[in-house]
Amino acid sequence: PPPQIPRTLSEVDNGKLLGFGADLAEDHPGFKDAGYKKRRQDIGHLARGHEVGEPIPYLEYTPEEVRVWGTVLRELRQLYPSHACKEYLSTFPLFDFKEDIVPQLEDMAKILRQTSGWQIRPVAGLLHPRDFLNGLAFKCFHSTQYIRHPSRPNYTPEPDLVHEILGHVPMLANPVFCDLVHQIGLASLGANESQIWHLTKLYWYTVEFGVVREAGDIKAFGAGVLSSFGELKHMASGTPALEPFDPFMKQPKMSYKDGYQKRYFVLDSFEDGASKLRDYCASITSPELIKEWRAHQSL
Ligand code: H2B
Ligand code: FE
Repeated sequence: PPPQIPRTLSEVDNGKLLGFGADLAEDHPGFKDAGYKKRRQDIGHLARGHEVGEPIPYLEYTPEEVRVWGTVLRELRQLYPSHACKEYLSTFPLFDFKEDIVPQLEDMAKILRQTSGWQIRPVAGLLHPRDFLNGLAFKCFHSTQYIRHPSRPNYTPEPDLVHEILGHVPMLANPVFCDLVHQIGLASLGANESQIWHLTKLYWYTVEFGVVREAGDIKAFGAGVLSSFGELKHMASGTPALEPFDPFMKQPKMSYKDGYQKRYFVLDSFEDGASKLRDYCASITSPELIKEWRAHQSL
């Protein structure tokens, strides 16, 4: 049967999880920590119960969670001026991050509403790719709300709040970047399984691990790079290969268990990236489908 196309954001299932989303495995730093698992599960439970349109529940983070957030923020903040793209640097101050306060998703969502019009929906872990990508068509970013295990503040094998907030949120306040992300989302509506997999890779090599050229240098805009001290330095070290981003090309294999990227795909600008993705996406979607879908949106 052809895939269902959600007509409203509520129809996008935020409960189908992959990998650690479902259960922690041996290679997760929190695997042997019953207290951590319970905390992660309780926060996930709140996400599952969240209704679109309702405010995202405020969480009281523990002193240990605050320490993890503060440690990561303190270290990354030193690298941003030299390693992050100018769009990131320009929206970052809007959020007024403090080392002793874990940001609340609802407060981040309010700022996005005013800057780009995007929304945030809480989710309990790594979401199924089709659902995650379909969310982007609604200008919605599904975000986790739990924090990585305190034994390894600089590492997480799955998305966590620190990655979402330092990696994704400031970029999602930039309308041109949002246009690029939106193209991937629109193309996922009604896409077949192999197209979903290709779009997943396009998402991975741009939104997660993309870099952009700035006056002869390369700067990070991908959230996986921006949220990792080690990967930011690796990106700028001159070691990894750099290739122009071309969405029509067969994209290399990727895995959540890869270490630092051996190769980055480079955009000349977000306008350029958005326009390339628009062309690619137009090649796999029918304009009628999108038009009909959009018409339902305004009902
Ligand atoms: N789920 C969550 N919660 N965060 C992500 O960044 C994410 C996801 N990325 N599901 C998706 C999958 C990505 O790997 C692509 C689009 O499938
Ligand atoms: Fe991410």
